[in-house]
Amino acid sequence: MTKLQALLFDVDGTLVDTEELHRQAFNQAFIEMNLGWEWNQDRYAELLRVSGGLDRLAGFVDQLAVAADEKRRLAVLVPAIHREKTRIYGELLGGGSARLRPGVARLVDEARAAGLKIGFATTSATANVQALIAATFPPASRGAITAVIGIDHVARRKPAPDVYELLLKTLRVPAEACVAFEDSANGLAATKAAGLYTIVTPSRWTRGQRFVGADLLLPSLGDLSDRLDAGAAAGIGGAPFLTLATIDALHAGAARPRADGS
Ligand code: XBP
Ligand code: MG
Repeated sequence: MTKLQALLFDVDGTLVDTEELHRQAFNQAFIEMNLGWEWNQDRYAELLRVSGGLDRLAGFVDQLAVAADEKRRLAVLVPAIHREKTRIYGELLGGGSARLRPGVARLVDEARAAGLKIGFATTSATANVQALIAATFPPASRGAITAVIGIDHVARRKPAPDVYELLLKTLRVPAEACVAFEDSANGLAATKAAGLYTIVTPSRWTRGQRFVGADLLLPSLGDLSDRLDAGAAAGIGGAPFLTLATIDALHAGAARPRADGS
């Protein structure tokens, strides 16, 4: 059985519920570029089925009911729209409203104290992650983050495993020595393709998705001040929040061959 060596976290929706800020940044960019588009929350939840803002924008343009030459003009504009959106997103993060989801800071500190490596893997740009870390992690915890892999480092977005495979290589740990945390179906597909034990904590944006293959599904990691309800806690022996000790036991149990040899 391989000892637990690293925790791997998805970023958007897992570390922080960032998608409302992303949505506001997209809409602000649409206004500034006079595009006449607006993504309301329902529409954005649908669009989130495509991971990666660039592909999300391209897919949105592709389904617009406009003349072919106008569609081509808009398609050429997509990278510039996304650059403006990313700039605005950085400004919104600086506004200080983003908060780590329950249990993230606690687990990062527990993992660090236990000598585990910690990595982040996201379909967003690495620059966005660095801005998020600066805006949400206590300075004392930032040193625990061993590696960050964003979409700019790999060829394919989630559900492809690329960001997780590069993160494993960067951390120099095997998949079987890790536990991954995700919030979306695309993210879970990516972690499973990378061979990772995966705990899913859906966000309000991904709650309606299907998480086939999740090793554990919780509404959040929970915390002293944000305890899991009895139904959710039942999945982790009744504990009010997920601790590193429980993660370690779940990971070890998953690594142990089943009685029937499966
Ligand atoms: C979430 C995404 C990203 C964000 C928007 O990534 O799919 O596309 O929605 O950020 P993850 P960008 O859950 O893998 O962290 O516009 O920079 O893509
Ligand atoms: Mg996510």
